[in-house]
Amino acid sequence: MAIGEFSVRSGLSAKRLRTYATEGLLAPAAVDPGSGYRYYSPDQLAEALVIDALRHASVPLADIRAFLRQPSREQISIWARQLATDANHRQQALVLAGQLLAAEEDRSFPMAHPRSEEGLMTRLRTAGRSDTGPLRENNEDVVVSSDRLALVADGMGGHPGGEIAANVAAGLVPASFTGQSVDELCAVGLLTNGQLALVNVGDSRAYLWRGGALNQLTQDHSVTAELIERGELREEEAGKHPYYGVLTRALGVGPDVEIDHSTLAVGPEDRIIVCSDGLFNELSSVEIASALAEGRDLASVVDKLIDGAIAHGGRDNVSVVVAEVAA
Ligand SMILES: [Mn+2]
Repeated sequence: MAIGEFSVRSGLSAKRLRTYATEGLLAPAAVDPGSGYRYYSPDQLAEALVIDALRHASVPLADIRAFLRQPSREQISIWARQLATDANHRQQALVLAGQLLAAEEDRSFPMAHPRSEEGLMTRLRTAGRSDTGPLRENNEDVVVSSDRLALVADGMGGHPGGEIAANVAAGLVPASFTGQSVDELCAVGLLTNGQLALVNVGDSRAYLWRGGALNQLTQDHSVTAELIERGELREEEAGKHPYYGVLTRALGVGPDVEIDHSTLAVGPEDRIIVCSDGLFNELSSVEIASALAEGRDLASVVDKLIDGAIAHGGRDNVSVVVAEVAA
């Protein structure tokens, strides 16, 4: 049939049919060499409609060409799943943007700049670093170490939205200093009264190292941590649990998230460690404590901890910030 009739029967304009021919998607069954008129066969109708549907689904031309060589419903399901995942990531990023804006407006959380009216009272001494590790391709963790703040944001490996969340939060938390923000965030900030303020969401952790002993300051917001807390799972069995690594709280997932916060009085001998799960999943508390005991300066403690985690497998990005209050 001529292009006009094919156009009427397929509901696709002649212009669109010519475009599909140019793009190599749907060649006319025959072209009159004299007049250049294009002719289509009736069994091309179904193919034309499939092509048109895929174009409306924003499937790239090259992918449609490959698909037409080997059409399958399985491929369409794969595209549908990808689309759902992409939409989900964009949705999460938007939710996070909303949370960050809300945090910016709500400065009720009592964190303040240490430069009080009496001038600079105290500051934090910090050292921090994040390492991709030998097995991951990207580093989705972010660290901030300054004289007011120690922060680790774990972008949740494999979630593109998580990487955005970690970076956005690492940028906005220090700027707004409300402490309300990220995917898996753990931050310690210095208050005007010399105390430390601690905020935590997810399964990054803060520890206090005091008198040679290491104490975990934060609770992990994960399924297994909550089961252990309730006495329903033994700590050494957590790694084998089917929901190991699944978080119960994280930023950027739902419209609201409960953020743990607390304050802590610290002395000049104390050290605070803020780290991602890439550290404590590789090193035991005893190993972390001994790195703290051995390290003369904070930077060498950070190096010892990261080197240790990598030596034990380094299966995840590993991030550490070590802080102490400077007189
Ligand atoms: Mn991690």
